Amino acid sequence: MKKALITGITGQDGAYLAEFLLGKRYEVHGIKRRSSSLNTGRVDHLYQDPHEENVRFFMHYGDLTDATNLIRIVQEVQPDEMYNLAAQSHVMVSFETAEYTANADALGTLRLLEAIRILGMTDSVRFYQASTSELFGKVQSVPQNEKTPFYPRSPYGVAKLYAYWICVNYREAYSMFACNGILFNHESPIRGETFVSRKITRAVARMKLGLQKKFYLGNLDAKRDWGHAKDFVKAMWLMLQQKKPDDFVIATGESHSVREFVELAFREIGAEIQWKGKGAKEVGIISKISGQRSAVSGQEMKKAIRGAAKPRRLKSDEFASDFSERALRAGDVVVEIDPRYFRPTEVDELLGDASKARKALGWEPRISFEEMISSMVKADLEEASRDQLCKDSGYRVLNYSNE
Ligand code: NDP
Ligand code: GDR
Repeated sequence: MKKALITGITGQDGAYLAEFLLGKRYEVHGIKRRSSSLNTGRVDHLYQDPHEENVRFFMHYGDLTDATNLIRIVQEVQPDEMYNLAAQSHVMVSFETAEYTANADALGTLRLLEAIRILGMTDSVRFYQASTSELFGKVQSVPQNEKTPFYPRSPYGVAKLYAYWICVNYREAYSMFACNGILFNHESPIRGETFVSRKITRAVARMKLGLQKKFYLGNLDAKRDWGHAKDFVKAMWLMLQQKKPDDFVIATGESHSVREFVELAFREIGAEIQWKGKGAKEVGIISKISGQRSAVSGQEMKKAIRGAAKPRRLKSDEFASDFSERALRAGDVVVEIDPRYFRPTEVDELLGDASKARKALGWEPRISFEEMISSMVKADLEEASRDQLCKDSGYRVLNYSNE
């Protein structure tokens, strides 16, 4: 049985990759950080009681800033494949925590490669490095492929540039099987809540249920090549199954603006958005909203919540848009600009060319941009409805804003 060690297993990609590798009959080991609140929500469904037989999923406490701990874990696990997904991965946050980002994202990668070398495992371990389209930053040509020069635009991008090159260097210097996956943006229902995609789908869902009235964004004109994380983790694995180590761009080949993302997310709940104004004064207004009546009326919902009728779990297409006085209406201002979200240096537009991966790995994305947004809004509607039900039943719900 092959053994994989995943850093960043509690993150979006780590969770999908762990699930994928367990499906391929791997023994999966993950490194998680000690935290004062629970941080394993994305992988709790994979947890196996260590007292059971045939356990194939294990977690180890660790941190990319702690070299001795990494050496010990690699020694204990003796993995065949290592996936370095751990990182301070938020571009905007990297401007605030530049030194920490460099420590975790750049030196963290070096520490892992050194652990492999110190333990004499250079011939036995295959190493995947989570590189990023942020390396292209201020793009030097369109679309971007493996030959496009890098020009990072944030402390995050610069840290990842070091990680990219140290991975190439260890491959050349020590003949290590080390690959860079230069992945363009990829999202999913378990995407972190402060990335723009999830911030939008979460806010749209909460507005649909009347839990929130509006939300604030930064640069609406930024364009990204957005794919689904489920498709992208497969590419990581494929890279480590090749005869020779190499670097690959993984992207969908389609670019969309943040503005388009917002429009499609609102369309999922039957609302059309119209933009008015310019720059920091621009706003998004509901121009049309459909489905004022739905399968579950506001009355019925209220009755259920009061306990007069047993509450039942609603299907996503049943959410009442006429949910009493909380309903969204045409003319409502639902998006505003907050210049705090503008970045000191922005990556304006990314578009990837993954033809090398298509040819060499046989990889291609399966989930479309529209399908991805739809699944994210649906999942966020479920989450919001659960919060709504608890709140209306008098229970305290954490993480509530805009009340
Ligand atoms: P997430 O932010 O969802 O997950 C990051 C993971 O890294 C979490 O498990 C986090 O732990 C962990 N982590 C952060 N700092 C440390 C540290 N010092 N030591 C150990 N673990 C740490 O990121 P994604 O899953 O979206 O991305 C995975 C990787 O791919 C990252 O390296 C990211 O930079 C890169 N990437 C992502 C892309 C995307 O669009 N998603 C595109 C290209 C590259 P905790 O849960 O405790 O916070
Ligand atoms: P990105 O993702 O920076 O591309 O990095 P993010 O979703 O944070 O931003 C995408 C674009 O949207 C614009 N934007 C906003 N962004 C956020 N977070 N919040 C806002 O309110 C907002 N308004 C507009 C941004 O300016 C940007 O242009 C992600 C991360 O997963 C990285 O780890 C990864 O390497 C890259 O994708 C590829």
